[in-house]
Amino acid sequence: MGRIRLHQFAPAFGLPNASPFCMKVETYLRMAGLPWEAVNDGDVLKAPKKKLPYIKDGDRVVADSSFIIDPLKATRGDALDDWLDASQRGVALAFQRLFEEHLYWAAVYTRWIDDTAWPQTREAFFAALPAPLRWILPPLARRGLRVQLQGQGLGRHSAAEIHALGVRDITAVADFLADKPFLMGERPCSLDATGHAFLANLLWAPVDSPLRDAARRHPNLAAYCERMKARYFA
Ligand SMILES: N[C@@H](CCC(=O)N[C@@H](CS)C(=O)NCC(=O)O)C(=O)O
Repeated sequence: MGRIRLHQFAPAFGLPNASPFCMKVETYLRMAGLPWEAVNDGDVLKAPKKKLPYIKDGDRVVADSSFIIDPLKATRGDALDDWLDASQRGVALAFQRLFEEHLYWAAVYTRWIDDTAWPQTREAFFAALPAPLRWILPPLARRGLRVQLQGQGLGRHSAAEIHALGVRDITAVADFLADKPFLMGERPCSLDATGHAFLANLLWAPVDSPLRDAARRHPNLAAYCERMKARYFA
């Protein structure tokens, strides 16, 4: 079987990817030891669902991080999750949803809407573009994310409420991880691809936010990300 081509944004913020969904798939491919290569074109318009990441695997094009990973478990024989029983699989899915469907939007708000972090986000994603794109695109992208946050619902709350909701998620993850090496216990599983990508994006992106402050108050979260990095990104 050939290499999987991972279409994603170019690395930013000193992270493998500033998009937690792109970093999730990269982390997963590394964890599963699959042959892959990055295509850092950042071309959302070419993506089947107009979001990144997507992959090309032979003649198959698959969009969405979960739709990418789930079939790979079957076609490429990944054993990462084989040791989980039904109850553990349920808990893993619930935490995946916490990261991807809730904490993600709170993090989007802090990066793109909070005035404290907006200059850092604008610099990281747009400073390298030629003029006049580097002036035109940032307010358009920011407006687009404001609309998405309204549609998702989180953006209808006050900044303080959104921060509080995100901090509750972070506290729940830290409490659940406790002193385990990986989210589900002694062994890594595919939930750790999500956990590492989302937590590293909070802890290591140079974006000042109440969410990063909250994550830093739990040393087990930083230790977890360092453990994942040493094991899969060495
Ligand atoms: N459910 C999707 C979410 C992917 C997603 O939200 N990607 C964002 C970057 S983190 C994106 O491409 N945004 C571009 C846009 O909204 O225009 C997945 O799991 O892959």
